[in-house]
Amino acid sequence: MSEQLQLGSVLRALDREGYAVVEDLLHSEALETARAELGAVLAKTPFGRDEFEGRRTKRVYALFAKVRALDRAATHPLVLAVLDRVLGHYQLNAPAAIEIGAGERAQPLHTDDAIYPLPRPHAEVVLSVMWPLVDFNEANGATRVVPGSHRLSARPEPDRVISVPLRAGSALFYLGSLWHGGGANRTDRPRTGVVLNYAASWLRPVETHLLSIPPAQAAGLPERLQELLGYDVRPPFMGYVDGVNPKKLLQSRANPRFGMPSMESE
Ligand SMILES: O=C(O)CCC(=O)C(=O)O
Repeated sequence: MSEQLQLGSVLRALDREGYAVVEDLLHSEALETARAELGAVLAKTPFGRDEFEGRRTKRVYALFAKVRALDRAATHPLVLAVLDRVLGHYQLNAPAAIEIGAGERAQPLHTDDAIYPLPRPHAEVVLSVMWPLVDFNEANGATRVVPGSHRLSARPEPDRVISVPLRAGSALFYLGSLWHGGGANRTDRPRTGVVLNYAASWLRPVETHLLSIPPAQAAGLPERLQELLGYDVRPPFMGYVDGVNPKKLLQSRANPRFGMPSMESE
């Protein structure tokens, strides 16, 4: 399918159902690298602290400070094209790897935009993309969604929930207003995925990326990823630093304000 057709079909599904699945977006080599890089981080990551995080679930926050294998997924052309249409100008919001452990219960249903006190229904301000690193199915905790619930003003009836099976390498797009949650894992193996969640850039992102990935580290990242982490202004000038686009300051490696080595001291 051409990129234009793929984009159209994702946008139509998002509008109708609130979610869309696209197969084969990450090839096996990229998946292998992501599993290896994340595996090392997950091994040192504690379980969740409450029912929402999941007491048998591990979450890797500050993801782009810890792994490089997801840089491409975060800036995948189809993802950015969908975001351009749904959110306009946006940044990463709450990206996290989520490993639902054996025996975990289903996560409470929620909407990702509930953190913002906007009365429903409202224009979309959040979009999430779940990247499964292993196959997701009903038994191991595939993401559950309530189709069409992005249009509801009240919590949906629980009997409308469905589980969305996903093959590793595919992507599940869902609107911030869609009711969804992680599934219960009734197998003896972890269900590992990465959710890259983006918000309109006029909102405060859930994670403070400018501290999670400070300037000295961000300076080495691809420019589009820097922008998505908030090293950018929302036009015309929301987010400036001392009157300047933070991206420009990041590029000026000699700027002592960012604790980066000056050319003279290198
Ligand atoms: O792990 C999943 O499938 C979904 C997780 C989720 O919705 C969340 O943590 O906000």
